[in-house]
Amino acid sequence: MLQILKLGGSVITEKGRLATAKKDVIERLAREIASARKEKEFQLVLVNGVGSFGHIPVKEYGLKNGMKDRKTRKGFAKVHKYVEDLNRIIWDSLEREGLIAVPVHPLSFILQDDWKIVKFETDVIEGFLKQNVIPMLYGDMVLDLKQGCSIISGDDIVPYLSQKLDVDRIIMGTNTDGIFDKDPNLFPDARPIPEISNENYKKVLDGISGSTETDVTGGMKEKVRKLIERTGGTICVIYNAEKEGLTKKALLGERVGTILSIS
Ligand code: IP8
Repeated sequence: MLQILKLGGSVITEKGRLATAKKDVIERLAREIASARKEKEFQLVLVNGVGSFGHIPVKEYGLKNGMKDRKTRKGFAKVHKYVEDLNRIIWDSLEREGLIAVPVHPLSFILQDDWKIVKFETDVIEGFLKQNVIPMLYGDMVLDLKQGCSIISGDDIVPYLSQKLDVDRIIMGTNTDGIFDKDPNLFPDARPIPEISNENYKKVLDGISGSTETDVTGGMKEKVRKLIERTGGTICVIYNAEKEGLTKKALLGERVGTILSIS
């Protein structure tokens, strides 16, 4: 059984404060992953969003329009350094919990053309999985054939991997209780949707709002749209990773948040 767990940038970082990790939350998540793996055997790919380690410096260096001069080249390297720092914090926490994981840095092997993946070999990731080592990927800056560089979001990596590998479940740890019929931050009467299927997904997409200001890769609406369009029928769970215990439950296959099953 192979699962992909994506930890959202809003869960593991202070989104408004440059390169600030929520270390206690990361420690707790590592504990939950380790505890789930003790109770059940499964292979795991871990993907993390980058929050304030990526979205703030991407804006500061104007990297959304690519890499073309010294400032943007410097920014490209700087952003990668930040996101690697965050990944290292997660790695250290996993190690403390006895989990064997290794980073697979997107910048080193993924190529894009106009923000679309054109090269992304998965044999190394598959090799680690066979060794029962957890490969860790994350949102990153990568080379782009059209504009020098572009962003790859964890939300692009997850569906891509789900198509390439034989993934049983995608688990998306966010900072909300799943998907709501309308924006819960704006409408107090918003209700969580337990299941999104072929029947209701268009209506659901219309109700979700887009990105916040600092989220350069699109927020919840983009996340759900990418999952619906690109995961080819793999079951996805979108749940609240800020709530203690739910990550473990999700990994053990217990019902949490919203389940997305589109065929
Ligand atoms: O937080 C974005 O990744 P995400 C990556 O997974 C950068 O959307 C560099 C902003």
